[in-house]
Amino acid sequence: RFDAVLFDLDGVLADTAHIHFAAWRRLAEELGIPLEPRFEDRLKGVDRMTSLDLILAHGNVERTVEERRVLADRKNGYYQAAIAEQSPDDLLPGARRVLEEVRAAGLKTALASASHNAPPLLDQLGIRPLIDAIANPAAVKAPKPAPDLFLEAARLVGVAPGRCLGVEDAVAGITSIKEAGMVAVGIGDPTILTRADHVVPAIADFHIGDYLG
Ligand code: G16
Ligand code: MG
Repeated sequence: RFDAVLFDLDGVLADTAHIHFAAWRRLAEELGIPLEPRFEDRLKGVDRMTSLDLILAHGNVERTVEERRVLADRKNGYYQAAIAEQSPDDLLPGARRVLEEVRAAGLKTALASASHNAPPLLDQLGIRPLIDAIANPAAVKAPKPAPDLFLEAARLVGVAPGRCLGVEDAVAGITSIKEAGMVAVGIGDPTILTRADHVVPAIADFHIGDYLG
């Protein structure tokens, strides 16, 4: 009953959250805002401008729209320098195997990541040839938890939402998949990812055969 699997990136295929966070922490330090390690979770799956706003609010720092744009660009420069050092060793265990199995089973693969840096990162990780389409977050109206990004990924591979499986590690991402009318596989804790149809602890525990009749 499935013709495509749509993957989130951060927390599903690669652990980029700590790279995003290191870049945010460097920027925050320059602004005199200390960021505790637990802040990392608050930024997962959150788009770049919203992440910056959360950090500025946390430090009670006010900046104009133009200043915020410059700060977001600076963080992105730090992030891009860091992902240029990524290699296939940085894939989460099992990620490559999962993509290969999904394609071997005759299904399409697509990426539904909030990150504008996904294409170069997929190149660094060596999995770009295993992904049929990448939804461009700049091309959709609303970020996760709205369904737009997953619907765009489905559209790009030409598969109806009802025949798509979405894979996500964040609550907002699971909501996005369900709002899109797709079946959601959560990566993580079932007591947190309560709206997911299935939950596995890690991508290494995902086997496409479990979802094909
Ligand atoms: C990812 C990360 C977020 C990041 C966002 C945008 O989401 O989890 O921390 O802020 O992408 O990234 P960029 O600044 O590179 O455009 P996802 O959807 O892959 O989990
Ligand atoms: Mg994620």
